[in-house]
Amino acid sequence: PAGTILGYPRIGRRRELKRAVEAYWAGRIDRTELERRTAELRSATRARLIELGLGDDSAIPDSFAAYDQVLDTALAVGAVPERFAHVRAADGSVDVDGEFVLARGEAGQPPLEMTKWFDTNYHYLVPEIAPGTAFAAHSERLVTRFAEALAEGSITRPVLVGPVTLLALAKPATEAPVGFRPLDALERLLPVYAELLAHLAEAGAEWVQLDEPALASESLDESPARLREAAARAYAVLGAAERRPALFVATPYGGIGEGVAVLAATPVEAIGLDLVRGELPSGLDDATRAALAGKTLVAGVVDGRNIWRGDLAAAFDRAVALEGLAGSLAIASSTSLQHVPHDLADEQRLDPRLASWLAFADQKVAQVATLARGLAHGRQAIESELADASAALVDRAGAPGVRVPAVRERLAALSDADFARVDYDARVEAQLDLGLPELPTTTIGSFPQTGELRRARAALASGELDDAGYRAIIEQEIERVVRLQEELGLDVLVHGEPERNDMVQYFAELLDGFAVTEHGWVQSYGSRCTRPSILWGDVSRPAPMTVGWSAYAQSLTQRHLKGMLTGPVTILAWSFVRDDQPLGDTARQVGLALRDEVADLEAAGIRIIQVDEPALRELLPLRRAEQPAYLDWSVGAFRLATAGAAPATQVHTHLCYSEFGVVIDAIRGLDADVTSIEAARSRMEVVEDLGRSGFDHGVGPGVYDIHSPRVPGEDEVRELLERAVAEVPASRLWVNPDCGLKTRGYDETVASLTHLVGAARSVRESLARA
Ligand code: THG
Ligand code: ZN
Repeated sequence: PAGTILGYPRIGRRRELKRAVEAYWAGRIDRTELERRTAELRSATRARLIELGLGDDSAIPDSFAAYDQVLDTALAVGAVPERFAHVRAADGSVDVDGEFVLARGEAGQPPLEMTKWFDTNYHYLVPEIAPGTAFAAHSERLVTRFAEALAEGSITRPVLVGPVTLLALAKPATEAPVGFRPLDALERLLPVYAELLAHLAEAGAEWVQLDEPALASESLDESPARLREAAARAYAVLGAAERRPALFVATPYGGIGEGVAVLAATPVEAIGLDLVRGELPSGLDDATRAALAGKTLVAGVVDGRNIWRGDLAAAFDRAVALEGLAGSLAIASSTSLQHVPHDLADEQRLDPRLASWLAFADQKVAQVATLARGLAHGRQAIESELADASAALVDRAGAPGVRVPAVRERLAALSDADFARVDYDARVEAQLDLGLPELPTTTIGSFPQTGELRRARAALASGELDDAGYRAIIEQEIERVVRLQEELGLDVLVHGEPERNDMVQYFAELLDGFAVTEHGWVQSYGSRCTRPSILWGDVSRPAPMTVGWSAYAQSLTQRHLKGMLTGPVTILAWSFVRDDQPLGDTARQVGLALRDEVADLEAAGIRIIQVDEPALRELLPLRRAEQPAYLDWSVGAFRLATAGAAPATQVHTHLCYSEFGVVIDAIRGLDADVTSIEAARSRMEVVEDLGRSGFDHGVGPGVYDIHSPRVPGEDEVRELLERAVAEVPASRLWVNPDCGLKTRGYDETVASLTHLVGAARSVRESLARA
């Protein structure tokens, strides 16, 4: 194909997939209706892609998955963990009901673990592999979908996660012996992929796409060298398969360096490169050049991960630079478009000038089609499209709000002192008058979001409720949450964040430099989506954002009320950010806006302020060489946000994960007075890790897992606390749940927090006796 995309959003322009699967889970529709709706969605996608110019045979990827593409590939090769053996049919296949059981768990059986897909905001389900995993080809669903498209006249290109990436992302199943690595199973897996390829060839597929992003990552358990070796073997074997479609191996999310030579040496017909994140291949040896002459290079020059219209002429030049290197050249998106919303045309409320700088999935497909036309017919054939895109870029560079002198001058005037507080010991001293008990109890910030709150927000948006009415509802809720915490006996209270839809969107709506969309939903995992804001200009804070709610909450109680902010790195990580300046510059602008908020909270009498950075780990580059610079600016932006706080103000942060590894020094670098982290699932192991790293500030290891509705017993919490006390001096230890309570119900929350407070008291008493 001359132009293609690596994948298209699955969720649907109006989140039809979300609606369908959630209705199915709730029993509101039956399976036939679910299948009908998903087939309709796939059909609409194909029609749209043809309309946008991807008409050629095999240019339309079938990248559908009802829940997750990694899970679908795992099921297609029979990689079902033993603990889910009962969901398999007699022939070993797993239907959509079984798939949902693996994805969502069932009574007594937790779901597959979920984790981030490379450095994106998509989360996949982690396959579990053991030496005994009964790999077998289950091609029914792939073949049915291919036939469904064929019946409508489209020869689609089925997309699978490639064998190397599937294993590299998997974890050893519980029954696997110590030391077993999923990639050890490659030899057994390859014949199964070969069989899938044969079935697809028999069904009429001309091309199959195998995604191997693992080749672009240096952050996996397997080394890049071992991954390349595995790829060499895998594609030698699959390439030699007797009956198969042409193979397109795509390597999104970064450059693959020597991986180009490795893939070139195999019989695959097409190699896809991410030329947005990665580099043009260089220094290729003669053998590689000779091999490429018989293949198609697929130039991923249209950015699949951001929403900018971008520099189309430069993208074209990048593709053209590859001309002559391979037998033929095609254009593609750099990654699947699953990371961007469907269609800019759905956004009627965006400022038209801003909209003219943007491209969502459908616009990116059109860009691919344009560039492909340029390759086929010469640059002059697409001159006007290139010129329009360049003009939009020029317009953007000079538009008001993109570069705001006051913001830039303030940043330029910063000195090292703006990034540093006085020594931790001096701060501990200055904070003694907070009068906190040993093992202070608190929560991470959010309380359950009730249906009433969501309805109130919807009513405010539709105009049914006015500002005063909305305010009254939120204040009532804050008062209820404050009283509840007093009754529970928590030491440091929160206002519960009833006014926030999403912890990033809330701030984006109040900061200058951001825009929000109406329909810009992007799949986060399964049926869950987020609507990332667009950070398009210089960021500043026109007015306080949280002070009113926090001060109101503080006015209701004698106890300390913790102010709650989202940190600069997380605001960037969960938004679409501008691509015209280094991320670090953007992060510092957000940091400065938050610094003003911190100052205003202090002025309003708030003594404890939490700045959450749950996404600090998420933005970590896949390439080792890029990691130190990232850690430097991310830590710097957080410090800029917090270092203006007086020594007597206690700064907290919260991080949402329990594997610190490479970021452990960064966490120390944040220099927060107290850091709360997820710890319950690892039974406090993380506290030990932190201690070993030399971390010597306050720490609040979560004492119960909020990701499940299970209520922990007081004894259980007490036992975890005792483990923590053994690792960290009690004077530095805080007691809190693992994460915010937004997604939990009130009954569980009250019961769990009662046990948390009880356990803290009882451990305090035994410490006092000792
Ligand atoms: N906010 C934003 N990005 C995020 C998270 C977040 N990325 C990472 C992580 N958290 C992803 N987790 C979730 C969890 C729940 C939901 C989405 C992402 C979710 N979404 C609602 C849904 O799809 O029904 C929509 C919420 C809404 O109506 O606003 O439940 O917390 N920005
Ligand atoms: Zn969290």
